[in-house]
Amino acid sequence: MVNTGPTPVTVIGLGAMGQALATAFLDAGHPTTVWNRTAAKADPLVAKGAVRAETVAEAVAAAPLIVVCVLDYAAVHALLGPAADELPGRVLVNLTNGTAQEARASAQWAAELGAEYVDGGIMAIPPTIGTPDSVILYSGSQQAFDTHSKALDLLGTSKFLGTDAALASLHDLALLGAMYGMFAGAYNAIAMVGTEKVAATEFTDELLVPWLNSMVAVLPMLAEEVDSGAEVSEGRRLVERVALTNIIDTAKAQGVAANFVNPLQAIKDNT
Ligand code: FVH
Repeated sequence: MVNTGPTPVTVIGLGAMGQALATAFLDAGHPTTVWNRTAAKADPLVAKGAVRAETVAEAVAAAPLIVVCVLDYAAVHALLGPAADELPGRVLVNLTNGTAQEARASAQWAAELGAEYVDGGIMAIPPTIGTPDSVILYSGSQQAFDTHSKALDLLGTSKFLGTDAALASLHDLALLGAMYGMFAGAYNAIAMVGTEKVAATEFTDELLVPWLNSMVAVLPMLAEEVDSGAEVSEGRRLVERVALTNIIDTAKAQGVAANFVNPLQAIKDNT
């Protein structure tokens, strides 16, 4: 008889994120096998019905869909290398954070072993896994993604970016970079007003968040200008040379570094 139930899934890596991923599969009724270097981290999942594999090779052999989410790509390869004999014919979905170059090299490595490879970038935190707020970027084997999209959709809102395995990491890191740029600016702003004993919370709630929200609304217009190749854009006009110089001078005078605006100054100097 053909088994039409939920696809068996293996999750390798049970840190904060791996635990959330495995829980989403378990909650949806997928037979779920788990493995983690520190075996005790599997205990809560085993209590919910997961099967604990004793070795990585056993974990890989247990399912057609293998999801791996560990610290970095070095760990991915150190774990899966010795289990290479079990990989042919399986789909490996690697949700570990890494560079675009590491993703491409991993796709090549998996192809040489006869496995289908999908790379992923998780734009979410563990508590939002399993909700639409969790956006997960994928790229690599379209066939593998399509075959397992129903299971992967349990983790959040899936977005397949193309067959180049590097694309998910590229987009993930670009988005994280934008976020870190915002954090850098916010920390700098809080430090500047903090020199005059203004509370960070009061400043953030009343002024910083509303200001940044109103500026986010400008981004689609800047993007249109980039796409159209406009030589002098509204974005560049918004970056005022005088204001930039004043930010740096005031920050320095108040004893705060404002290095984060240096790239903007370079843009302005070229217009
Ligand atoms: N947590 C988050 O909010 C972010 C959201 C966006 C995506 N990241 C990336 O997801 C990967 C895993 O992150 P995590 O939050 O699960 O991280 P930890 O809780 O620190 O768990 C790390 C797991 O990796 C295992 N591990 C580390 N080194 C090795 C190794 N050499 N060999 C085998 N396993 C290794 C570790 O095992 P253990 O310490 O429990 O034995 C955990 O399972 C990551 O790429 C984030 O950037 C999360």
